[in-house]
Amino acid sequence: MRADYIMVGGFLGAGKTTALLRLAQHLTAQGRRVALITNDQSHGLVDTALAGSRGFPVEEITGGCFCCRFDSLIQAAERLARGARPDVLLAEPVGSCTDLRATVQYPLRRMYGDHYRVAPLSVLVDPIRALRVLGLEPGKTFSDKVLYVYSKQLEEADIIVTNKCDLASREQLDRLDKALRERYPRAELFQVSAGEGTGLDPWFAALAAEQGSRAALDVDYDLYAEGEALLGWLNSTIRLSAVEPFDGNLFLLELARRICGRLAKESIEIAHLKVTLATDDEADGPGTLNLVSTAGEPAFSRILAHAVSGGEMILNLRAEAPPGVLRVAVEDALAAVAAAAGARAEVQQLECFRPSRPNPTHRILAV
Ligand SMILES: Nc1nc2c(ncn2[C@@H]2O[C@H](COP(=O)(O)OP(=O)(O)O)[C@@H](O)[C@H]2O)c(=O)[nH]1
Ligand SMILES: [Mg+2]
Repeated sequence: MRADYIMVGGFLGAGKTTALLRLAQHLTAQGRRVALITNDQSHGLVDTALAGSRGFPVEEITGGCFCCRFDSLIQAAERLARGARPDVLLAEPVGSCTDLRATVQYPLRRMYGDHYRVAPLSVLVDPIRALRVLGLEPGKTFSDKVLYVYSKQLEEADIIVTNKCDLASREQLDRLDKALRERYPRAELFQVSAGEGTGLDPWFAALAAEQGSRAALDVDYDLYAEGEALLGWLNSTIRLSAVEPFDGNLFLLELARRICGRLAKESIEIAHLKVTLATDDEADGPGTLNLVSTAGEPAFSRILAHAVSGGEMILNLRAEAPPGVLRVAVEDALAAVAAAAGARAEVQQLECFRPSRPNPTHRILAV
């Protein structure tokens, strides 16, 4: 039996994890065994914690994207096959990664076609971000080299999914749809709200097909590497403790607001800030908060029901800024918020860096 391999890409913060968890629920309800594979440049991932907290088997590929860690991807899939024996693998690539058709999907098909049935490549977009990036609405976005990566993601998509339809007006969605159709005529388009769970079925049905065989992208790897490296990356794991229980939701909110306020002052555009707090109270949480642009508002995808006396917080921040700037913003915000809450914040792990040049294990342009 071949397992289905379904990969959902898209820029940072577009809603990949939210959508994949919806898809995982949908497939599970159909009696299929699902496992997830998350991916990041570094370890300590909010996404892995979220997938695990929903009870799905999950493997995490860290230290590089799927394309550069192709063998790790195969090994992770094999580990899952030995353990949870999934018949569907859902894979979320790094949101600043592109050329996945040539470096992941086509190698899988050519070398492991007996093991995996590869679904069409979906790329998710956040409509508010996309309207700006495509020049349809004013507003701050990223520099041109970062947008090169964004446009390549769309160009290689078999399916472009406009997510978060609940956040845009009908008129905005129509305008975006028209522009996407004109610029990416080969892609199949869907409009969904993974957050609200609406409009998903037609897209999920399209994933039952096998991926077509059009030629892979022409990618300028110098430009791609420069674009990716303009984004700073910070992953941290922090142990929180307090004698007097504190409001964990307020803690997360204030932390995000302070980090964002600091970066806004320096005109730095946030791609994605995500924070999750798993408290020592196992019946509660994890509390999870996200922010997907500097001008945006932090939003909870899960709130904590009880006051917190201890727990583990994972923070992932990606923004167009030097990593050292991100580090200072996070450390200062953390110190201030912990002091206000009367909590002790002990940084157990913190990594900040720029992604290194993508160096795919395989690059197969046609199957
Ligand atoms: N309003 C709204 N928010 C969403 C939707 N889908 C995802 N989000 C939110 O967007 C943020 C980023 O989502 P996430 O799935 O982590 O994005 P990823 O970086 O692409 O994996 C989170 O706050 C999600 O709750 C949606 O359909 N509507
Ligand atoms: Mg994600």
